[in-house]
Amino acid sequence: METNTPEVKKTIFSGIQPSGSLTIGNYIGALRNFTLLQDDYNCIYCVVDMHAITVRQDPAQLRRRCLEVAATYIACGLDPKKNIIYCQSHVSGHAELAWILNCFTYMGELSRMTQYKDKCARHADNINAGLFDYPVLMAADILLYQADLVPIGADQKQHLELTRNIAQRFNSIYGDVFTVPEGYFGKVGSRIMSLQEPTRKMSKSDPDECYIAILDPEDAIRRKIKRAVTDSDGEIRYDPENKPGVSNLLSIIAAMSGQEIDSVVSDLQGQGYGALKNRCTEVVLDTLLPIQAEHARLMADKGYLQSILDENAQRANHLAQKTLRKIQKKVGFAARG
Ligand code: ATP
Ligand code: LTN
Repeated sequence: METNTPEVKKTIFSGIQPSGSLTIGNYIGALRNFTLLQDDYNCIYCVVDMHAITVRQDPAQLRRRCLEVAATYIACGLDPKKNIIYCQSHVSGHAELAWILNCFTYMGELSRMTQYKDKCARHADNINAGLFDYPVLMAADILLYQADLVPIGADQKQHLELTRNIAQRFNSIYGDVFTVPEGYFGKVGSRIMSLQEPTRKMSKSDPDECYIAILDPEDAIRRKIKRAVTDSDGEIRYDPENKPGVSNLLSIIAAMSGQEIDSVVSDLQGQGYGALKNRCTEVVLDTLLPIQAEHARLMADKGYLQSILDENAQRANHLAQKTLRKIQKKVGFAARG
């Protein structure tokens, strides 16, 4: 990892939707990397509630989840004094820049997005324009802060590529105004799979047995790992194509323990899937239980959480306005007196 001197620290932006309970997929693919990067970059971590309403949400639940996700960020180790942690809807620049970027994005590009196609299939009764336009809002999130690096899971690669294309297209017309961002993907675990259907990505909006939530109680974690789908050949080997269930459990162990996959496999050599699942349970509990305790402590002090979000939204807004003014001028919006 590149280290920066304080004066030239690069900027990181990433976000997670408050569309359900965060899973260990969100943790391993995104959140854990947020914490690893916080010392070397200026980091902006957003709770992307505007993205979440592309799928129908219960208002009271969404409101609670925004606080819950912010508390999860902090409980996982993000220092709210060092990092800008805030809610997307509190900074109007996201929507304003998204509108401008809409005019530099083609319908054809958006129609090719696999997440859009997936979500259309899953929410056939509510294929709204926001769902289609979602990647442009994501591009606005990132470009608004001139982010250099974006830590995300593998499923977001296509959206980041689109963001880069939009930035380059804009720059080719107006000069170098946007920083063209790079993705940051962890060495292991950038695609954690469903426990019940290990050929599909683990998702917080899937049925409960498919994922482990960061806040799941201990007995639920034990039960879900015990019931995780494996295969019938009995050999512990990392082979995602032919042994997706076993390989997924190995990735979870490696990502959460910091061990290499090879060394996890050799530790378990000659043992059965029972031992694999026990090791996985142990590592997941070791990681999640302290996070859960800290989360409970933070949720008991909503005043503190609210003050963090308010303060940080102001800091984010200040940065956002700087970019927005520049872009508005570039496209030719009337000057303000
Ligand atoms: P939803 O089910 O509501 O679409 P999600 O669980 O896919 O949500 P997001 O909020 O869309 O989660 O993703 C937040 C971050 O977590 C993104 O960087 C995404 O790439 C990452 N992520 C999500 N699921 C996984 C996974 N299974 N493995 C690795 N990273 C993941
Ligand atoms: N689209 C992302 C969430 C997201 C995001 C972002 C991630 C919205 N805006 C900006 C990184 C940077 C997803 O995980 N579905």
